[in-house]
Parts: sequence; structure tokens; C-alpha cells
Amino acid sequence: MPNSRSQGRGVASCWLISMRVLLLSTPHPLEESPLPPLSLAYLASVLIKEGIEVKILDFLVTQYNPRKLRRELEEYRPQLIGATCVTLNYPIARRMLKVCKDFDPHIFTVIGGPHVTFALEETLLQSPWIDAIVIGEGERTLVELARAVEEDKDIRHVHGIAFADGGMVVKIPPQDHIEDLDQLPLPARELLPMARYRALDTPCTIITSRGCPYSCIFCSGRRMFGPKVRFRSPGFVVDEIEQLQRDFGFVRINIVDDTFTLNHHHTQAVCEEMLRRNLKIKWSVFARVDRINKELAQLMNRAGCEWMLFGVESADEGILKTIKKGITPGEVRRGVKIASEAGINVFNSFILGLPGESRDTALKSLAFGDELYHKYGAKYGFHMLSPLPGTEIYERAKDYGIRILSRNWARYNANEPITETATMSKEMVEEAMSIYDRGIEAAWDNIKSQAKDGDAQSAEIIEGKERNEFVWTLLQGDVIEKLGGTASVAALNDSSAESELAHRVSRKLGIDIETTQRWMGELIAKRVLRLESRGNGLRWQWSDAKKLKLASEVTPSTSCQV
Ligand code: B12
Repeated sequence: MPNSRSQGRGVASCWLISMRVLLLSTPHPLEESPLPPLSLAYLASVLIKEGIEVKILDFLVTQYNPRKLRRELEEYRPQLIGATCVTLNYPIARRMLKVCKDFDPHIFTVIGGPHVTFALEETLLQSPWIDAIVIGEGERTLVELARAVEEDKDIRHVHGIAFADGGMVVKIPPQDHIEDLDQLPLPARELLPMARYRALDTPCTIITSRGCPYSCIFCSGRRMFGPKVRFRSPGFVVDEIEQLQRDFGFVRINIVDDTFTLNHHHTQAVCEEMLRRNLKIKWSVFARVDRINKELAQLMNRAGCEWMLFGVESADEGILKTIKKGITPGEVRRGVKIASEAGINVFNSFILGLPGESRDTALKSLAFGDELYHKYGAKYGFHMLSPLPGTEIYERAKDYGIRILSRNWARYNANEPITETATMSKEMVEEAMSIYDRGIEAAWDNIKSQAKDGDAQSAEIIEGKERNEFVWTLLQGDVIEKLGGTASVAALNDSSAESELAHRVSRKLGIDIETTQRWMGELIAKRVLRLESRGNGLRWQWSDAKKLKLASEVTPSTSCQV
């Protein structure tokens, strides 16, 4: 059994002293487009429903360093800590949990998400400070686990976990999937620093179904949430969208279902409900080229669908067959045409380095992306194959002729070559990628020169990018937290306080004062940044909702058992 379990904790058996859970999101770079972590918001919501106290430390949009984490632990004193990660930020997640365990060996540490679910042995045996992995869908399991830890019970009774015991990994039988997703409370986004995401202008994530019936060999989706797709009721989905608009001020939504257009009846019902309530919100979805038709695309467009992302993966029919994608280039042309003619922006996503890839097939894919761009205005992106744990391509790499060159998970970011095929070396993958990159650079140079020639739209694109990098620096450095204190004299009127802050930020970041003032002014006008009284003084703050939801604020579902 893990160490902390056998040592026991004096307070655990009395629920008068509430169980405290801390959830951690793991940093990743701006290029990976940070979005509010839905996983943690869902996990927090079910814990709260059970009367368990929860706090989320979201290190995607706040500064992470071990000292800061230790300070938070000192203040919050959690009994259980859960971290989420994907493959590329797993190395940071495990180090964060080590900081927690070193801080207090009695804290029960747990990790979940699509990487560790399929890397049980390695995770547990190489990180003895991780007490358990929650496998797959996490809500039910985490509640059971938190109860077991709270009551000092044997965690062997908790379905859906794995832990190390005497150098062996014990895997407890899986938890049933949540059949009726409507039973889940709304994600507890009020515990997330949502104002920071709004400052970054990201869309807000929402999910309307879980599960995927397809068996693409490069994706672990089907095994993560099961092949049977479970749908939320359209009414609840749209209630949530309304809440995102009303309570959090989002104007764009990213629907993160594996395939939002899988079941047309469901897609149609969600769109019709949005139209019935006259929601003015823009949204994007992941879809499949073979799961779209003209009527549906037109309805989606009317309901606010702005972007549709298709996984095209390759232009080569043979490769598409090998990877079990179940689509043909002909279907891609048809799907892209339908969506774009309906007025939806299309983004086609390709993968370089798939089984059977050669210079010819890679060039064919690059040309295909270009063709669809010129015909339909469809944007496109290329990633390099990352053979992720839990995927068939990872487990049967040899059979597929894939040579895996690196086991450093941090490199599994799909932006560097970590595999080769018999006909496509790492260098050739890089070379094909550089053709794509050169295209992007040329497009960017074009925007810059148009901006120079006075084109307002191009200038706004450039300014938008720079503004976003500025906001990202503010967030990543906790700059407002460090510089936001205001001398009371200056704070007598808001505009002098604003100017004082802008000067400090300008000096700190080395950005000219006019630009800093303009960008800070925009954040203040958007109300994501505001002046608040703190103790005797005033302080600039991100306008986040309250961070801590106490168990006492919700109906307790249990009582003290002393
Ligand atoms: C939205 C999304 C993104 C967004 C935002 C990611 C984010 N951090 O929120 C963006 C566009 C930025 C993105 C980027 C990338 N993504 Co992405 N993304 C998704 C997507 C579509 C939805 C994620 C989501 O919100 N799901 C809904 C929630 C409820 O599910 P969940 O996150 O899995 O959480 C549940 C369980 O995993 C578990 N759980 C998770 N964490 C924890 C923690 C604890 C303590 C516990 C107990 C349980 C638990 O319980 C949760 C509730 O049931 C998923 C596919 C999918 N359908 O999940 C891919 C997915 C997560 N992405 C994936 C990948 C590969 C990437 C990229 C590497 C892509 C790239 N560069 O090409 C980058 C990596 C960026 C990063 N570091 O996150 C893979 C991850 C596989 C892996 N092993 O890493 C997925 C699974 C897609 C796939 N099937 O291949 N992604």
C-alpha cells in the first residue's frame, strides 16, 4: 500500500473537519492554446456536491514554481491532491506532485487524464510519491477515493484506480461510465481563474457528449471514454452556454466533443435550442468530413458555428486506410465544400509521419491542404506524429513500421519529429514540415507588409498577437499580483491608479508606456482587471470569482460519524 495510507491521519474519520482537496492543472506553453481545464471543473463540481471542500490551482494561466506551490499548501493544508495532465506535460505534473509529497508525506497524491490512464506501470513505479492513478473518466472514482482517504479506508475498494504495492502495480476493476451525463453538476468554473482566460481572449470549453465509436490508431479517445457515446440533454447544454455568457462573459465557445456532428439528431437539437433562445454566441467544433451534410451545416451556421475542425490526417488513401480513419480524400473534399459553402470556417488538421508515410505522400498531403485552402478558404495545420500511450500506433508501433526515437514525454508535443517510418526518416519529416512552416511565415510576412501599407485589418491581427503575448507575460509572471498594490493617494481616482499601474508594468516588461496603457486600458474596460480594496489599501486584481467554495456553503450530504 502507498506510504501515506498506512501512516493514517488523526482527523480523517471525523467529517466535522472537512476533507480538503486541491486540484492542480499543469502548465503548458501559449502555443498550445491554454483553455479552461474542463476536467478539473467537472471533478471539483462532483466533490462539492458531496460536501467536500475543493480548491483549484490553475497553473496554465498563473505562474508555477515550487515555492509558490509550497506556500499554497501551507495555507490550504489539503489532505488529497489531484493533478491533471496530458502526455507532454506529464513530466511537470509528476514533479509538482513530488513537491506536494515532500511538503507533507501524509497528503494523498493522485493523478489522472489521458496519459497516465495508459501508462500505469511507468507512472507508479518511477514516481513512488504518486499514491494512485485514476483511470479514465474520473468523477465517480475521485469521489470514492476522497471518501476512502477521508475515512482511512482501504483504497482497494475504489473502482477505477491503480496504485503501487511492493514494486507491483495493482489495478482495481474499472468504474462504470456515467451513463446519464445529465446527472453531473455543471462544471465548477467559479473555482477557475476565468477572468484570465477572458483576458487572453480564449473561447470557453464545453462538452455535450462523451465517448467515440471510431478506432483511429493514433488516438486514445475511444478507450478513454468508451466506444458508446453518451449525450447530454440539449436543454442542459444550452443552459450551460447561457451561463458562460451571462456569468463569465464569454463570447466564444469551443465544443470539445470528439465528434460534435456524430449524431445528427443531437447536433440538430442543440442548434435548434440555441436558435430558440436567440443566443448570440460564436462556437467551434471538432467534426468528421463524413458526418456532415448541407442541411446540418446550414443549421449549425445559423446557430453560431464559426469554425469546424476536421481531422483529415493524410491525403493518401492507403494511409487513411491503415490508420483506420474511415474516410477518403473524396469525402474530405465533399465535407469541406459543404461546411465552407454553409458559411462555416474550416480548419483541416493533418499528421505527418503516419505508417506508410514517404516524401511523396507527405508532399501529397501538403498539396491537398493547399488545394482545399485555395478552393474553399479552408485553413490547415500540420502536426508530427506523437505515438501517445493508449493508442494502437504506440502499442503496435513495430507492426506499423514506426520507429519511436524518444521516450521523453515532454517531446510528445506533435511539433517535433520523434518517429520514423521505413520510407520517411526524421529529417524527411522535418523537411516536409519546413515546407508548411515556410508557407505560414510567408503568410505572416504578407500580413506585416499589408499592415505597413496601412491595411487596418492586418494591423489589428498583428496588434492582437502582440497584445496576447503581453497578457500571457502578465499571467505567467503573476505580474499584477506583484505590482498591483496601489499607493492610496494615487487610488483617490481610478485613472491615476490606472496610470500608476501602467507605468510599473511598462518598466517591468520593457514595453513602451503608450502601448502598455492602451492594452491595460482594454483589460480594465473588459472588466477582467479591476481595482479592489484589500485590507487598508487598494489593489489591482484579476476579477475572478471567489476561489474557494466551502463545504459549508452546499448542503452536506453526510454528517459527522463520531
Ligand atoms: C480541448 C482539448 C484541447 C485544448 C485544451 C486542452 C486543455 N488543457 O484543456 C487544446 C486545443 C489546447 C488542446 C491541445 C492539445 N491537445 Co488536446 N484535447 C482537447 C479535448 C478535445 C477535450 C479535453 C476535455 O476537456 N475533455 C473533457 C474532460 C471532461 O475530459 P478529460 O480532460 O479527459 O478529463 C477526464 C479524465 O481524463 C479524468 N481526469 C483528467 N484529469 C484528471 C485529474 C485527476 C486528479 C483525476 C482524478 C481525474 C482526471 O477525469 C476527467 C473527468 O472525467 C481532448 C479530447 C477529449 N475528448 O477529451 C483532447 C486531448 C486531451 N488532446 C490531446 C492532445 C494530444 C493535445 C495536444 C498535444 C495536441 C497537439 N499539440 O497536437 C495539445 C496539448 C496541449 C496540452 N498540454 O494540453 C490528446 C491527449 C492525449 C495524450 N495522451 O496526451 C486528447 C485526449 C485527444 C486525443 N484523443 O488524442 N487540447
